[in-house]
Formats: sequence, C-alpha cells, structure tokens
Amino acid sequence: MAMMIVGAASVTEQVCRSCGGSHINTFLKLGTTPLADRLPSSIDDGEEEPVFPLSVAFCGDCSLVQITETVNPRILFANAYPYYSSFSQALLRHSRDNVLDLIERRGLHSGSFVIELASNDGYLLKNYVEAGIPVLGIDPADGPAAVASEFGVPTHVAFFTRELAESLRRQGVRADVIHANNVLAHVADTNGFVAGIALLLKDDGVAVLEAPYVEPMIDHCEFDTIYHEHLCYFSVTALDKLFRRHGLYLNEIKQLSIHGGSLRLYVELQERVGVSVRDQLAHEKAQGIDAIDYYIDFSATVDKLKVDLSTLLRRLKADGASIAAYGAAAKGATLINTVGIGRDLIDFVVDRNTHKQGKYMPGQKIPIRSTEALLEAQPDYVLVLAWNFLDEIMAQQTEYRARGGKFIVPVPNPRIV
Ligand code: JHZ
Ligand code: ZN
Repeated sequence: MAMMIVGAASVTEQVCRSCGGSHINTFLKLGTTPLADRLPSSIDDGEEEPVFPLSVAFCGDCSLVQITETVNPRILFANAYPYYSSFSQALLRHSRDNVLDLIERRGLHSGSFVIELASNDGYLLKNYVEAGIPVLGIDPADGPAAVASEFGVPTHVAFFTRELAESLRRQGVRADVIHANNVLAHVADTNGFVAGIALLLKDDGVAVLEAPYVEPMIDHCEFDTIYHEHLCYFSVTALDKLFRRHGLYLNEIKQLSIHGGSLRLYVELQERVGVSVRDQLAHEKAQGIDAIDYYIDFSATVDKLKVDLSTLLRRLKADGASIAAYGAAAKGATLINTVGIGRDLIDFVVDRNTHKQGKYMPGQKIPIRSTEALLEAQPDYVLVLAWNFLDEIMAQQTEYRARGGKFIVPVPNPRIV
C-alpha cells in the first residue's frame, strides 16, 4: 500500500550529524543502492525501486564516521519494516544475559521502570516482564510492535524524539534503565535522541546502548554493514563527545562480538569514567581512529574484496556449481548490490524470517525462500550474507553440510568453509 511521505525522500548533509562541524571528508563511495530493508513483493511490480547515494565520511572535528545521505525515516522504518529481532537464537540469548546482569547489578524490582528505544518485537523487554519489572517499549515499526504486545510488552508506536521524551517526562515518566540497541546510528537527529535519553533517566539511572563499533568494521572490511539505515559508525572518541554535549557521561564500555563487533555503552548523568573507557580512548588515539588517515585505505580494501568475491562466484559458476545465499539481511542487500551479485549467480536466498519469505532481495530481485529450500535444492555452495551469525547457521545446517554443501563467507576475505 502506498503511503504519504511528508518531506523530501532524502537530503545530503553538509555538516557533521553530531557536532555540526563542516570538516567532512568522504573516504568511501559505494555508488547508489536501493534501501536494504525494502523488500519488493514481486520481480516486476511495475514500480521503480528508489536508489540513494551511499558515501561514507569522517568528521575532522569530532571523529564521527557517518554517511552523507539521510533518507526520510518514514520511508526507511515505518512501512512494512521486515526486521524482527527474534529470529536469531544468539541475539535472544545475548539480550537475556544483558537483562539478567542489569537486574542483578542494579537491584531492579517491581518498583523499577525500564524503557527500551527501538524495542522491535519485544525480544529484550519480555525478559523484564517475566521478572515482574514494569517496562515501556517505543518503536515506530507497527509490525514488530504488534508482536511485542502479544509478548505482554506495552509498546508505544512512535519514533523516539526529544519532544516525545519531554512529553513523557511531563507525565512523570523516568527510567532506572533505558535500553537502546542498534538504534543510535539509525536516528537522523542524533543530538535530539541523546537529549531525550538524558530527560528520561532517573538521577541514578543508566542508559545501556549497543552499537556496531567502527574499529572492527574497518579492520575486518565489514563494508556491507553500511546502508542507509546506518547513518553513524561510532568510535568511543566520537561517542564520548556526543554524550558530554547533553550532560551525559560514557562511564563504562564492553566490547561484544555481536553483529561483527559492537560496543555496549553504559551512560549516566554522573561522571565516573571507568578504566574500560579511559583505556579504549587511549587505544583509539594510539591506533589513529580519531584521524582521517586510519580510513584512507578502506576504499581500496573494499574494492579488492568486491573483485575477489565476484571472481570466486563467477569461477564456481563457470565450473558448473549451483549457488544459493543464506540470510536476507540488510547487509546482504549492500553486498549483492555493490558487488553486482544477481540471479545469474545466486538462485535464491533463504531466511527464517517469515516476513521476508516470498519477497525479493532489493535491487537484484533474488527470491527469498524458507531455510528448508537448502535441503530441497541442495545447492553446491551457500553464500552467507548473515556472516555475523555464521556459528548459529552452521550448527543449524549440519544436514546440508553432511550432504556435501559448502559455505562461502564473504568478509573479511572471501573463503570457503
Ligand atoms: P542480521 C540488522 O541488520 C537490523 P541485518 C538493523 N539494520 C541493524 O542495525 C543491524 O542488525 C545491527 C536471518 N537468520 O540480524 C534473520 C536466519 O534466517 O544479521 C535475518 O533476516 N537464520 C536494524 O538485517 C538475517 O538472517 C538464522 O539462524 O543486516 C540476519 O540479519 C539467523 C541467526 C538469522 O542483520
Ligand atoms: Zn563532528
């Protein structure tokens, strides 16, 4: 169903999203790509898929890595957004462990209050509900929010903004814990979002955020995690400056393996910066992550990976092999569209997410099927687009492998396993 879009489809930013500085250096251009989570319902629905420029820049003033194009969030998130967190067991375990740790460390109980921004299908908050701790989810995507309500997670369907935070605060809402996983990088008004967190925290509350970390993205050539939903690629240096601007302090961090390497950030209204943050700031300085030189070679590394992967797939195909792909992930859309992997190479993509099955990959229009299709068709190779869940996928596909099937992992260098 067509929806009314208020405002332009996209804008090209001229200044830094975080500090407003004008020393923006573009270091990677991925051309124009379609939207990674907008899955066409047919190969030819007569509708031209919109494409947008995808270029990455470094801010010389605050060190934030960011894309320069902002696509209207109503186009990105509100209309049939197909990402549902609960399809990965590893992510569910990861989220549950996080909640249990916080309940214990902060002594949370039935009188506490927890908010999650971008609560999706309730994958995280349901753990608090089980423990009898009151929660509120906030998420603009109505499909996932409806599932959350079924889990007993009350969800306010809206974008989280400073204005929403002000209105909740006027109603007396303040939280002991605010979760925000994989959402800070998605928000166009970065400063408004952080200001909203500051408004909703109790004086001794903590905001616990997760975001992919720019260091492994560069070092492991995870360029496919770049797409229009991801406006920012954070370093600790850039985050520290962002939070301080709003009277918040990044006091503790943890490095996590999820999504190819992420940071968990513990942010509070009181300044008590711990050794984990001090050490990582020193590490980033020593590595040069706070300077443009660190990013300059990335474009050549990405180009090499693109050529290597394309060559590998074309060679296998020329030798008569059949190839499918695993995971209709957003990052998969970047990979296939920037490398040029179409239906001539990949017969189909499988995904557990029932909301993605029956649809097509953006741009290349490769059909998405259920994971059973792997045993039905037994392709010789499967390109793992959701390489961040490789262990989970391999464990699940023992039968496919026992029958001789092989996986191709695209990053950091294409390899067959
Ligand atoms: P997944 C997501 O990106 C969403 P995506 C979002 N854009 C974001 O910010 C990042 O994460 C961090 C499927 N799957 O989660 C599920 C199986 O089929 O890595 C997903 O469709 N079987 C907000 O979309 C896809 O693969 C499985 O066993 O790039 C994985 O996508 C598992 C584990 C997953 O990220
Ligand atoms: Zn900046």
